[in-house]
Amino acid sequence: MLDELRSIRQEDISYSRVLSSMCTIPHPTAVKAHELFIETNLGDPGIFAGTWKLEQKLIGMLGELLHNPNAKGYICSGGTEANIQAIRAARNLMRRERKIDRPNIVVPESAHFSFEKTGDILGVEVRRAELDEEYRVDAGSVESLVDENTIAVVGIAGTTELGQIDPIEELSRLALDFGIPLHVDAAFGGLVIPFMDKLYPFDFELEGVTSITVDPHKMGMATIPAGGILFRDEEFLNTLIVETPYLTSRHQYTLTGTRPGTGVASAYAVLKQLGFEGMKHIVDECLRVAAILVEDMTALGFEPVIEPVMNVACFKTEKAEKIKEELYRRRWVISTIRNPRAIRFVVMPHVTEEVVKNFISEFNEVLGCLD
Ligand code: 0PR
Repeated sequence: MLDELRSIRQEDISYSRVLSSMCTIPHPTAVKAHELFIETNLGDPGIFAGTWKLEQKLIGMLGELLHNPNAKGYICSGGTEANIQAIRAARNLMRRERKIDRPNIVVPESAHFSFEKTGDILGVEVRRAELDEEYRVDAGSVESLVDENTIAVVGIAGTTELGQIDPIEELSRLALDFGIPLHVDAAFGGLVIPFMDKLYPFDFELEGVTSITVDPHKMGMATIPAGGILFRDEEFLNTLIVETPYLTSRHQYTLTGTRPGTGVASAYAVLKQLGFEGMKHIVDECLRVAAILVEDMTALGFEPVIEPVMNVACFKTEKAEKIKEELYRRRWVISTIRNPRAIRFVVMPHVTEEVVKNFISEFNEVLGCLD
């Protein structure tokens, strides 16, 4: 039977040929921690009291990294759940304070599709604000879409397609002026931006930011699933509370009931072992390799859509779909974006300089075939 499983796994593409993913090979420390916590269920924290304590510790560490050691939250299934819960909490809180007839949120046009799911599940209208020429959300456009039924504004720190960072400072001021919550989707960027040399204020240091999505199963090298939702204070989390009469705990604020402690353990292990310096080293290396990729692609005549801000790079080409298909046929995975038409690369820790060199040499052949 194990042979059957091994052979089925052979059908999956190895990460060494994947340049499209925001996930990566878990850090060896994460794997060990995962194994230690394999049977834990945070859905019943009285049984797994140690694991629950570890979760609080991890939330404290992530909070500290994001300029609020008192942040409250939990480790969830990923950025999608984190975004749903952030908007759910904002809606519940705003409904308490104001009479909201038909709630809406204002998100950048570049927002991840999880906000579409969020809108559908919560019955919240999703309004999409325009981007500027650098693909950052235009604060003026956001402002024009906000009205008395707006329950939250969303900014993105590390957009899925381009790795761009919205002007969160401006959004923070706007949110404070209107008295509405500002959720920052830093699912990807939350474990990149704090380690970059260039400073981009995006987190709780900005007064208007009320919640942040930050996923350890992306740049945190934790095992899947490990997403994160952090709130500025307990008030938000409390709006999510549901009574749980027959469990060891009296209530739950999570979306799922049964949930793994493996993500908590693996994320904690990586952050604890590497520390700030170790994480910075990983991010620096991803940025270094991303710069090599940009150089090689530019030498081949491609133009980046924006000067990469983090370890995501997109290059304009009308042949994007064709290139992606031909590469996939050769078991290389890249992705494409539609506006503008471009091919997209995410330089995760598994995308080493050697992977880039291998890719570029095969990409050259592909370009020859396409002409
Ligand atoms: N917010 C942002 C900014 C994201 O980039 C993503 C996912 C999410 C939220 C949702 O996170 P979860 O997928 O954890 O719920 N971004 C990538 C995407 O959808 C995720 C991904 C990961 C894609 C691995 C491909 C892949 O192989 O494009």
